[in-house]
Amino acid sequence: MLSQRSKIAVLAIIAFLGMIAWNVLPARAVHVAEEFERARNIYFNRCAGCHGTLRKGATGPDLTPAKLISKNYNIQILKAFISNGTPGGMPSWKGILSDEEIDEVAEFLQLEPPTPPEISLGDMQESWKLIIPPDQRPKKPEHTKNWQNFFGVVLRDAGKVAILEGESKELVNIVDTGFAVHILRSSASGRYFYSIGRDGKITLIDLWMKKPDKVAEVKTCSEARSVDSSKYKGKKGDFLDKLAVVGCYWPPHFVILDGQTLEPKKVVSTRSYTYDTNEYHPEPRVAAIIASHHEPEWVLNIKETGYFWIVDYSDIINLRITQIEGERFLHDGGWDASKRYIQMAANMRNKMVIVDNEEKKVVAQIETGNKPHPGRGANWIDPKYGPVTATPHLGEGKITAWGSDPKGHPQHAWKIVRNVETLGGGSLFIKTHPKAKHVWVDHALNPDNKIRQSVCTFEKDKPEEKPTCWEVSDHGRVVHMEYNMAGDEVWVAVWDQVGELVIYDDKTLKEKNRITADWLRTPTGHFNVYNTMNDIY
Ligand code: DHE
Repeated sequence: MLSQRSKIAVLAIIAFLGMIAWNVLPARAVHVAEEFERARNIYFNRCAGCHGTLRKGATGPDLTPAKLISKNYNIQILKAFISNGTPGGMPSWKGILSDEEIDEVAEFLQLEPPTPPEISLGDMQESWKLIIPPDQRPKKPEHTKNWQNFFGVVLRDAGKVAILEGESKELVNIVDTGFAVHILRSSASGRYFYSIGRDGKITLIDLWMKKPDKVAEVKTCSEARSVDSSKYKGKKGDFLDKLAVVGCYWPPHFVILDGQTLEPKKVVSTRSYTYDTNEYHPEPRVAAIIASHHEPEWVLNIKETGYFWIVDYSDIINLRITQIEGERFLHDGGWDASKRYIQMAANMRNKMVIVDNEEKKVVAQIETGNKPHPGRGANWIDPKYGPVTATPHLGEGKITAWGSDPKGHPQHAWKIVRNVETLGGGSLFIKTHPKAKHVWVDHALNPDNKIRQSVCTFEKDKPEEKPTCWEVSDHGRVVHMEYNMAGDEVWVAVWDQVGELVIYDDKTLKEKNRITADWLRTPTGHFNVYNTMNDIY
């Protein structure tokens, strides 16, 4: 048995050489190499999202060996953090990872992080599969279903997307997409769903086919979280359904693709300097992307450097990018109701950053609370303060709403007007709809079983009343809400090995349907076509 120290030394040599040479290493080293590879995979799949592939930190702290040594974090302390989580929002991995895996990850953290390979446009083109070319696709819908009210449901661990009919709640098809699908976005017309997996694979799904299915796919990077489509039609051209963009975590870049075929057209690196200290950052990841409805533009959150990149896609040969200084660790967010203002969370700075996309500048930074996490956020009209937008928080049980109508209600613009108490922290998403009565929030990452299985709602017209909260399920985590097209019912996911979709009447809060089936494996995000194409939230 090798001592801890010598095991680390062997691992360090392997990491340094950057090779896993199975056939030339002695048996013990092969075993250690296997452990290293296992730990590398676990880190990549479970930890890199928050701490970064190079471990320089973002939503989670810096975990480079130098930083751990400076904090005196020895192997025991690391194991305790991984096993138990932290009050700051890190989940407990005990029960999800075995004791042996926790040991291996703790050891892996003491080594310099290996750098994964770069990916060129040529590599992407090699992986590109055009399954059904546009001229062989239906000219009009081949079914009579209301496809604008379809729901695309992410089956995360199955690497699939289920398409359900909004009216009948029947399953229309299950589409094979990619490893750990993260989100779906609709094309501007709504005809297509784009799905993005954590493995950087984007899949194009045609909802007009008799049985909606994938028509193209391509791998754009080894780690991604965001995708959107081109939504502008006006004086500068008609870009509806013409282009798509993927935002990658690793390599840190974004990729512009043909919206109908997914042929990769252009890759742009985001490696650059932090907006505030002007230090070079090797891994500025692309977090949320939102497409403008008023200009041929995408807004990209460049997480680690703290910039908004406004990418003008009207001429991708001579690409123009406006770089706006925001705040470090920009993560998620969306538009205000007028779709002029970009509202994004810099969650590790406890702020929402507001950009006027007409003037192309930051107009406000609002300190809302401990780690705001809005998803796309929620917009509604408050009886006292007019149009408002709100976010829940990862670090505390609170929804914070601010005025978001500087024209009509300048006195409240970008000022906090309400705080609504929820059951606790760990909230990931908030949702409403212009025609809805209620605002909904989850608590998916709360450490308490009962709380993470509960939602809270309050009436838009009675925001001072105590929210109504209840347990949606007695298993899994309850995550993400989405309205139907009419805005009168809400779909909530129970994220579990065999999950559920629970559908409520938004007016009465009564349960209308509960869908559960073997195919409903780990449902997380679910996206209504009409609301997603129109950015209704
Ligand atoms: Fe997400 C949105 C990143 C973990 C489900 N998630 C987003 C966005 C980003 C992001 C940048 C915004 C995309 C956009 O709008 O273009 N998510 C990350 C992470 O880095 C993080 C924290 C850790 C990780 O390792 O990935 C993470 N996300 C999760 C989950 O654990 C969730 C609950 C399930 C899963 O997929 O693993 C999850 N994220 C979602 C969903 C959205 C999302 C459902 C879209 C919300 C919407 O209403 O638009």
